[in-house]
Amino acid sequence: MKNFVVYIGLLFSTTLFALEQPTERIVLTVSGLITNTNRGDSAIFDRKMLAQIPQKTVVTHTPWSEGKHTYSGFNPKDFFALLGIKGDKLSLTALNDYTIEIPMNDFLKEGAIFATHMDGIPMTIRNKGPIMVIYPFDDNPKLKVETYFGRSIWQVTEMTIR
Ligand SMILES: Nc1nc2c(c(=O)[nH]1)N[C@H]1C(S)=C(S)[C@@H](COP(=O)(O)O)O[C@H]1N2
Ligand SMILES: [Mo]
Repeated sequence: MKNFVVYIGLLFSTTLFALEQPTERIVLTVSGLITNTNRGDSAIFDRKMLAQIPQKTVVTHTPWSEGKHTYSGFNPKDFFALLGIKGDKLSLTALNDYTIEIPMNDFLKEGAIFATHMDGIPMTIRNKGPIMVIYPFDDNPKLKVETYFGRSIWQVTEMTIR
């Protein structure tokens, strides 16, 4: 019976959520405790693949832009399901080697998103893209503290699930 359960789990992770191969520039590499991979032990993504994941929007001011903006990008919940994550910590690394570890529960509870677009326009590296963590600061003033500013990492290129 135990073997049967393991087999079903394997079936679901490999057939239901099969990861395709990127055809464009790789913008994100995920490694660590994930069950779905498409390059060795990692999962790699181009912009097109990220756009196919269900999207989520946050409208807010941030300390990094003037005025209120609409940020949209792949929904963390759907993304973590797609990866088949087996950890509870999210370690993110940026182009400048800035790195931050975020408890997964808190990330989801506070409604953070992986923004790829600002006001409908793809975020380029010079505009803090291709991926930036955005918290809904306007909805929840308690987020306006150093902890969450520090977790608002931009130019994200790598994720490790621990
Ligand atoms: N890519 C990247 N994101 C980053 C940082 C960084 O150095 N690189 N610093 C973080 C920290 S510690 C804080 S407090 C805020 C600081 O933003 P500021 O440099 O505009 O004050 O951004 C966060 N996001
Ligand atoms: Mo900071």
